[in-house]
Amino acid sequence: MARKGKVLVSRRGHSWTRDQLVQRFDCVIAEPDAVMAMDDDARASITGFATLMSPVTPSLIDALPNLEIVSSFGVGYDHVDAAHAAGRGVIVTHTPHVLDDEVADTAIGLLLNTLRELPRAEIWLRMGKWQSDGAYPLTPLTLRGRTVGIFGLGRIGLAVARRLEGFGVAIAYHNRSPRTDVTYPYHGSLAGLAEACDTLVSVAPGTKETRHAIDAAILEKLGPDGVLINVGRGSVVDETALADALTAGTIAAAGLDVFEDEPNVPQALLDAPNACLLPHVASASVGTRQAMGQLVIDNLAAWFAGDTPPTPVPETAALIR
Ligand code: A2R
Repeated sequence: MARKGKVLVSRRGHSWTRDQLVQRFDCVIAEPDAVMAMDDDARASITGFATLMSPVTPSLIDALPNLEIVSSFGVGYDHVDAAHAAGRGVIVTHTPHVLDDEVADTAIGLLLNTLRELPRAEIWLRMGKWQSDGAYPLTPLTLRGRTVGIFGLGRIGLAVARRLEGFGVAIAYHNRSPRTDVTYPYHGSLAGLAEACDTLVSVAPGTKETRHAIDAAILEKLGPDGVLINVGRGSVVDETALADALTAGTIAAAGLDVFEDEPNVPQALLDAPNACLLPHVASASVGTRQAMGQLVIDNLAAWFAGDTPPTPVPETAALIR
């Protein structure tokens, strides 16, 4: 028989999702600090946790003795300690698939903006410089003739690659394992991919393994015409090395939607005229964010109805009843 759990909902994050959760479940709205301060009975009553952006640490998981499921908003779940949850028998779910096209669209937009300086050209127009100074300067960079390497050819990476095919550029990729369903050249190392391309698009997840994987040595391999685009996770890029590379001309430009310590963007990147910077908006349309929120709700609803949650993370998929 269907039963309802008491669901902890993070106070911060997507408000539409929080409103829907409150209508559907018996909810406690609180941030992790407040949860730790709750009495034992209150913590023991919580069986589900909808995190809309708040971190889910081992100590938080352990403070909730009857927690069964963490339903996380977003495809990346580096803010959730999924391995610890799995060890405690707690399911973790995330929201893959529904944002692939939106993020891939944004990645292409960011790539073109970075190469062709479109945001700066618009500022030129708005400041009246078209009238006072004439045409916007020709851009040294173009997408024409480029080889784009994709770091992380997963769901989103593949959507980026399919779009790039339409632009007539060469495409290659690096994953830990080659895919069997694509013919793009595979590189067994990120260094090998960087050597073979001049444009690196990172759509890799933020993990211990990928932390600062894009460092000074990788950037140098991209070369002076090199361009880095990051729509995956900020932690994948060594931002100090990137700022140095942009300033020194080791690479030509970078387009970033994600940062290591959001919303704090290093001053050196803010100061770099060859950096095109976005405030983590790749999936941020009303429709796509609602689809992500609906999946947060669907995972909880399925679990509490005794059904299989649609999108568990790999670390906890084996726990599904
Ligand atoms: O390594 P593989 O064969 O599991 O391929 C995955 C690749 N990947 C890595 N590649 C190289 N070194 C690593 N240490 C490494 N770890 C993972 O990244 C896979 O091709 C790709 C991730 O794809 P999906 O799991 O399908 O994730 P999705 O939905 O494309 O999202 C990617 C990321 C999220 O984790 C968020 O951080 C961001 O985009 O929204």
